[in-house]
Amino acid sequence: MSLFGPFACEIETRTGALHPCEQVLRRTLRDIGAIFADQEAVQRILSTEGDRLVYEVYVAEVPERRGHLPYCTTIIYPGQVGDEYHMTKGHYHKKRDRAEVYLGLSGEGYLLLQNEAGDVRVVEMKEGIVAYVPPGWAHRTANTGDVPFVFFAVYPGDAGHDYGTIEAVGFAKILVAQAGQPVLKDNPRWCR
Ligand code: M6P
Ligand code: ZN
Repeated sequence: MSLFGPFACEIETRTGALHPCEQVLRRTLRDIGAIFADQEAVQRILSTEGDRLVYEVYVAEVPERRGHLPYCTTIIYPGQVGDEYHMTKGHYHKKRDRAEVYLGLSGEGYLLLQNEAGDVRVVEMKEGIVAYVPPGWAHRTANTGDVPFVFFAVYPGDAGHDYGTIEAVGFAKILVAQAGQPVLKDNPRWCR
């Protein structure tokens, strides 16, 4: 169903469930294992514990076209792969001059941003924090807490998702747990 007139949705802020929604994307470790720095840890988890759900995205029924403002909720489940926190794949917008806004709803995490010059920024997020993703910055989020990290995102309808650039070069920094605290470290697998 597509709703082209005014409409409202409900968000369950603890779970991130969005009603009604167009689709729910589920990303498991088997799907996205390649994003993590510690590939031995990925294989060890898959062979001993099996696959696990890393994050879900509830996508609202808004057209992905110019003039509209698609939005979604993302739920990153708590956990680590080696020392690295559970995180999203991360992407640039296909149209690089398109921005995005994130609003933290529950749990805690970090927004990691990187531009094509290789500059990296981090924004700490929790309930009530609004983070701005400027045009030209790739963005990825990680859950650094013990409960699901839930946030709302809204972006221009013609922004598009470019995953290929991040898949090819990765992020320059990774977010890892050291003595239980999040620390930003150089990514040993960064290709630049
Ligand atoms: C946010 C938005 C979405 C994105 C989602 C998961 O909610 O930026 O557009 O799909 O995070 O991130 P990714 O697509 O990089 O896995
Ligand atoms: Zn985006």
